[in-house]
Amino acid sequence: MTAPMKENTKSPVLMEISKDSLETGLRGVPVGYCTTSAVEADKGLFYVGEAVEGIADRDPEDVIYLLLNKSWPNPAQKAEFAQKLRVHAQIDASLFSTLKALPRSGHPMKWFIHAINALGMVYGCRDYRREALDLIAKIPAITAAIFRLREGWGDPILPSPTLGYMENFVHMLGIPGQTEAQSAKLTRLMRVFDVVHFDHGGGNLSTFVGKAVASGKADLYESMVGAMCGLAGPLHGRANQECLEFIQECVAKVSANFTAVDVAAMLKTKLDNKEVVYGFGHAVLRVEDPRARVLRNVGEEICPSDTNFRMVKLLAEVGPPILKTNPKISDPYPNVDSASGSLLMACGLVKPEYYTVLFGLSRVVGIAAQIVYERCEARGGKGTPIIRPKYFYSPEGTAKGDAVIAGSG
Ligand code: AMX
Repeated sequence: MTAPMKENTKSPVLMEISKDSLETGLRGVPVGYCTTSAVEADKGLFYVGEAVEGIADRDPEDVIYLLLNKSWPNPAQKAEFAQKLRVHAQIDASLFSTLKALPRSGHPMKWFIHAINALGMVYGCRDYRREALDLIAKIPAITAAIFRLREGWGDPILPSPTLGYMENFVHMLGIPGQTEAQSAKLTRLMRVFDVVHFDHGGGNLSTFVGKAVASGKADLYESMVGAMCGLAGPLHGRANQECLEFIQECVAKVSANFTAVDVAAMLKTKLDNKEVVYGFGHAVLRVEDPRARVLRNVGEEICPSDTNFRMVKLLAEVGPPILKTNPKISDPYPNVDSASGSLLMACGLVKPEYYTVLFGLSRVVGIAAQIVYERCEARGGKGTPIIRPKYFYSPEGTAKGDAVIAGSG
């Protein structure tokens, strides 16, 4: 069944459309303009033109400023912005009470989504720029509170008026029994983890959903709730949890004294059995995900002999040539999730069910920056129109006698 898209449309895409070409998750269909970041198949990930690998060690506050303002801050702007983030980090105590009332059986992502919605009830102000700054400033405190309340570590810890963005997050986590050295390692990891997860182009599911919800002029908190519901899915943000479980399973299969030969044989068996090799492949990239390399470098610093991390490194070495033997796999290289979970675990965040929340903590930044562009800057400040893509109707859904492929209402 094919039909030309005939009706008067503002879409630049004018093409022959069939039912099969419609049910493809919008792959390759241009739907928007992204000013914050770009994923380039043969090059990697860029924030405002900067290769992420080159800026992963910058202060997270600087990179947030870059994504919001499209330029690096000068020293005065840097100090002013960092101070703003600290001032806006304060959270009304009533919000912690709503978290305390939630069932512990709920997945941490459900708590995270609830927390963002509750923040919107107190801090929503119908000003996207102000809401973006406020949410970015408060998200470390509310995330840390989720860990503390769910895990029974005690009441939420208030943000320090002097610490940096991720230093403050680790301070507010207050993991019981953690030594200063362990806390320093977690801080080092979280600074880099945060930066490399901030943004990932315009068309990933959570970002796209957030912008779609905002196009109806929902406020930034409501839009972010939609985005985070998208991130919660196992095919999207929850992949980092599953990648760690895969690494643990690999270690269990070959024992802790594994060699490259053992690991290569295990991978070949997995591919022959048509199992997923987690931590490899990407929907867009056709080179190694630079974020995987960045995280492995941090691992070399903070936990070089950790068993899971040794498995991550060996897989990155022996995996690509083996995955290349399967012609269906478009990208045989490690992705960001290949390493992140193992490093978080080595630094004391030992429950994989929290890893998507940590992804969300970071991704809130890029999504907020993209919503600000679409709502406040696009079309000369008028904002993009409400999202309303065209659907074709099945014979059952069409008025008797009408064509099978009809225009959208
Ligand atoms: N292990 C086994 N099979 C794989 C594979 C892998 N790592 N990567 C791709 N394939 C298979 C696909 O399942 C697909 O099989 P099918 O035709 O039978 O359905 C075929 O190869 C072609 O897929 P593709 O075009 O290479 O990838 P995609 O765009 O459809 O999917 C991704 C991308 C990431 C979902 C996929 O590579 C995958 O499942 N990887 C393993 C899971 C994982 O690491 N997820 C984390 C993603 C991290 C991220 O993107 N941020």
